[in-house]
Amino acid sequence: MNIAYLLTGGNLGDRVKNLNDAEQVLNRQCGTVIKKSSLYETAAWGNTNQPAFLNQAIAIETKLDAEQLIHRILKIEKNMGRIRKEKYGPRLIDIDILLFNNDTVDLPFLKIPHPEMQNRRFVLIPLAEIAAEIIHPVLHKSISKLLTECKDESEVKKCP
Ligand code: GSY
Repeated sequence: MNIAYLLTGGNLGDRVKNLNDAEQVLNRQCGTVIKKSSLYETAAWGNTNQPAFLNQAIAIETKLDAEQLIHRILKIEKNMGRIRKEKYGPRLIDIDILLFNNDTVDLPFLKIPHPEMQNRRFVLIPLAEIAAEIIHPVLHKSISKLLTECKDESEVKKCP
């Protein structure tokens, strides 16, 4: 079995419903959800002139390999209405693979660990809630250490 850490996010429509739907579909189609963080309201990264996101980190246990998983995820995003337009534009749902076991993957359409995860509080804060002690396979530091070193100052608020 493989363990994958994912980040779900979205800033359009009913954000809570979209994240809950994504979690359920991941659980049905990709593996078993074994951990999930709280929901966080997070300032949009990149293009800040758009609504705030909701983000959640999810750990799944899966028989799929990383390539199979990303193809399944792309289908889920498409079925949930995600249209890939602007790189940093608003979206109904986005599902990123952050970590996959202790593996590194470097394919044109898939980089694991997620190359920007250490630079983004909207990733590290939810992830630290469920995986503070996991060691990043390239930077060789724990998620909590990466969070203390992260220079990003954008707002991340735990939802009540
Ligand atoms: O990279 C994932 C999509 N995304 C996000 C996000 O999930 N959260 C925040 N806060 N900003 C974002 N910008 C993009 S693109």
